[in-house]
Amino acid sequence: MGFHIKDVTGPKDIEKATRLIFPGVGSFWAAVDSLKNRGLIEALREYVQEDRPFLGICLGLQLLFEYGEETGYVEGLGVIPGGIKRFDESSGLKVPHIGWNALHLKQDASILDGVKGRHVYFVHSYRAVETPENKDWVLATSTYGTDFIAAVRKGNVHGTQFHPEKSGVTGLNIIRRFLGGGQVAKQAEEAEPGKTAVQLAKRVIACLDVRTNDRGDLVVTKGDQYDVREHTETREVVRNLGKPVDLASSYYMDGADEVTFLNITGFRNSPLGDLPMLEVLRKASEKVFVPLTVGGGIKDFTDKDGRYYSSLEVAAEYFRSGADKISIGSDAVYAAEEYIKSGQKTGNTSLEQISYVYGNQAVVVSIDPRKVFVKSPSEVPYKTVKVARPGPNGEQFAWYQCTVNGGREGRPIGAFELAKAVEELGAGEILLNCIDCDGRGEGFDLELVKLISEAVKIPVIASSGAGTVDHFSDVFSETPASAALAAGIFHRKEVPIALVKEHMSRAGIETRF
Ligand code: 1PR
Repeated sequence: MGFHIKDVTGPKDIEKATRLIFPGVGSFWAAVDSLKNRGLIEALREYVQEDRPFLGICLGLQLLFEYGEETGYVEGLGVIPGGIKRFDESSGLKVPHIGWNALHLKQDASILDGVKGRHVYFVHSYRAVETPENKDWVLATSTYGTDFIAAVRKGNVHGTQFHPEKSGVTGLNIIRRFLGGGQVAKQAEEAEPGKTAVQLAKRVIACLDVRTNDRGDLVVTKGDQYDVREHTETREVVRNLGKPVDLASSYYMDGADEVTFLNITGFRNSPLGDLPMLEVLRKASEKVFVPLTVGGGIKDFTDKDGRYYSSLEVAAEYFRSGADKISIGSDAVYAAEEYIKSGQKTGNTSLEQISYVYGNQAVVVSIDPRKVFVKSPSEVPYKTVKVARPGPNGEQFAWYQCTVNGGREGRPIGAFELAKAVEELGAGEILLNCIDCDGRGEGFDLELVKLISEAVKIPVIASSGAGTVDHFSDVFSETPASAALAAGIFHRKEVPIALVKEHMSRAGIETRF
């Protein structure tokens, strides 16, 4: 955006700052701990109390309050009266609150000018609510289950619970207004009629399966039931659908609500040895201002020189390179199997550790299930569904067997059992693929999506099989899925994202434009 940024390394940097942006990701306690260790608490409190220009984002807003209850009572900066508490999921609300929601503005003339009627991106499980004591701080609220504080302001001190840096042009304009320089980017003054934000939108996610091709270049590929090679009579080559950063930016421009990168050979090469993938993330996050998720290879590993890396280090590297969420596949299956067998949480699995430090909203579990038909539910110890289309031998039921290593190995656990277990272990969202439907363009497996999204309290992303705009409206009207992810339909340029959204909107499904 053309501004000069300096990272704060000590209290002196805060004293000298002309404007301070405090972006926060992770757990309340981890942030407070880190601020304390770096001796920043007092400098921050003084800076804010002197009414100097401040913008706290997400956790950066939450820390202004008196306390947080994320892992027991932890004291915050105490600038704003009140505390940060968990959303109440007892009425079936999916927590974390992830996605694009509408704002209700409470003050005029602020950094939120121009936001009216538009969606902004939230990702959090904890929030503050308006009380008589903090009312004069409230700049905007939003509704998820109940009303909560979406933005605060007093004088020069601002905070947003949502992520302006991930809210597309709308969000970048908020940052520009706060920084007080330059033109705000061109955007219609008011949201167009019929395209006004009312509530949490259903998300449309573009997915890029990334791997090295036979020449060693990192390319976007796409499988058909997970087979990414073109088979000709003479040879087999990895399908090459384009460059990851170029495609990600064009999907952002087309209106994708999120972009997901799956490093599909990550189970072989650790991401830390896979620097091109980190570079892809860094480059993509310079151009794509919606959330980025990255998956593949998140696990503990020892490199060929005998150096051990924890999964937390692998994830940290992904986050530092620009990921907002990381997605765990194979390693989560092993963790769930162990958990179901022992009934004990060890706290040592990659899923638990990353979720503990970065918060569960930053951890997605990607499931790669394959449908297995059975004559009767009593044949298997896994949850089955009654299928609308019987199996090859007239079977009326099916279970969904989880796989690891990109679908290569079936495991003794069903998608239902896995989803419940990883939710307990700290997953914040489920990316629900389906090997049978992948790349077919015949629609999502609605029976699978319904089974899983009704089983868990965390958001579920339906994936695999989108081929027409109707498939998106079907999955949202027939299941409680929070998002729909697609790859081939967008890569093959069959249907642009904008058209999917127009269609969803006409079908009465809240959509971000
Ligand atoms: O096991 O932690 O290393 O993670 C590996 C990740 O890579 C997992 O998320 C796994 O789903 C993914 N993956 C591994 N192999 C493949 C493959 O295709 N050979 N891709 C693969 C998974 C499925 C979706 C796809 C949708 C939509 N691809 O991501 O994009 O099915 O496709 P469609 O709209 O074209 O039908 P780990």
